[in-house]
Amino acid sequence: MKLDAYWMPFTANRQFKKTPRLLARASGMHYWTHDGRQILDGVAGLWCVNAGHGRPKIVQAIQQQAAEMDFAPPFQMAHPKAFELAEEAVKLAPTGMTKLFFTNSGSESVDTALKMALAYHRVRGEGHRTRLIGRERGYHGVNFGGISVGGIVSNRKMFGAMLAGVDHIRHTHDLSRNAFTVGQPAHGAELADDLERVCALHDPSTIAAVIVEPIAGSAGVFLPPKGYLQRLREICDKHGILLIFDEVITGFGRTGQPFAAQTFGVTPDLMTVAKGLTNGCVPMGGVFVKQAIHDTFMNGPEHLIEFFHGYTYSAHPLACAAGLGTLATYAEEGLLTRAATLQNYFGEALHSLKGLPNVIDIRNFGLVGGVELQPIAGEPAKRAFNVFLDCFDKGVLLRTTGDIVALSPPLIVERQHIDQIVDTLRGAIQRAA
Ligand code: PXG
Ligand code: PLP
Repeated sequence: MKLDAYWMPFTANRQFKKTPRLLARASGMHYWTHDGRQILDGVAGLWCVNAGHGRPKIVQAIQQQAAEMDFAPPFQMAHPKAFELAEEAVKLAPTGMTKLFFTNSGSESVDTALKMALAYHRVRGEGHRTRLIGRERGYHGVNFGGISVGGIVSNRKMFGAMLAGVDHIRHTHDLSRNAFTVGQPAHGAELADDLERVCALHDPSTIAAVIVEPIAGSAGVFLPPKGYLQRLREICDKHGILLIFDEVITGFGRTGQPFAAQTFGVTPDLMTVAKGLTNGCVPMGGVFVKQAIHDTFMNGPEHLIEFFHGYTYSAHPLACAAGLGTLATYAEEGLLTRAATLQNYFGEALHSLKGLPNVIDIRNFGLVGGVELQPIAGEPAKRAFNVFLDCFDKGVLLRTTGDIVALSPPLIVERQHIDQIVDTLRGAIQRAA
């Protein structure tokens, strides 16, 4: 096979093409490589295959839809499954988040939510609220809006000035106080007050929205300190600022409830999702919106478009079919709360890695885990990448970012799979010493 033409995303292309890692088949908790090796999926593909691979309801729904109707234009037209999926999805959402706008990815969801926030204030006559606030070490996809509010330096530094009028609050990662905490860290609620600093600097009347991940996934599994999200909500309310939760990773059961907003008891104004919405089977994302925000747009002459935004593939029929099959599978198997019943076992297994060479922190919540390693001096990210390669060689797929190993198994994971993941990781960390 020729590997030349494909420029791979977020990949060390030259290294990869020398020793390719090709997946050919998937079922349940496993992948099989092109040369037939079985690989246990420790990251739900890329945090998305929450119901596991090859689920019959989803496969059938996609097959039937492809035969019945391939595409329907989403602007001034629609098809029934778009409405059905939105109705089913808002039943799972936090109370009051009754509307769903469809996109095709998490990155598009983020840009959609940011645009909604700006337009909402403008429609209300507060067009002076133009600033968007993100957080250091946040990940909100790779489109210009998302990298502007995002806080990962390597995802930003090559791309010029990005959006104007963006600022960032401090991140919450604090090894000195919170290392090896089981579940939510005890220290750091006061870091939410950094939003007051930003408000004081710009004046709150210039700020449209704050966007954070309830649990940061991609940048390295950072958990919200106890009380932190509540405090952010209070400050936003005090100043009339919209709070956006980016639940692209935490949505659809990762934290033990359908959404992290419910797990942590804090309801945002807008909530971005993707990944688990269709179990990763067809690209799709969405933005959940509070009723009152949606209703603010619904004025003016009825024949006019209320929100000038949308994608050719918004509510694509194949994606809607996959979404309906996915939500049915989650419901039948109780998957959206399964992480809550497994989190103690998963957490204990992970924390058994404490004391291994170079392990400087272990973090867990629901079915998300992070193991942070001491970088090799002068070669950041190399130790974790070696661990990743070693685990893949031994039959377990994990994910690394910098020197942090991230775990997020499909929600159908069984205890023996958790044992296999952790034992494989243990061996790899020892060999990487
Ligand atoms: N927001 C959050 C919180 C995400 O985790 C996105 C937005 C963007 O979604 P799309 O569908 O545009 O990729 C994400 C995506 C990793 C990794 O290595 C995580 C993501 C994407 C790629 C890699 O953990 N999350
Ligand atoms: N570029 C051009 C020239 C287009 O015509 C369109 C959509 O019609 C787009 C970009 C946006 O594509 P999408 O709607 O798939 O995001």
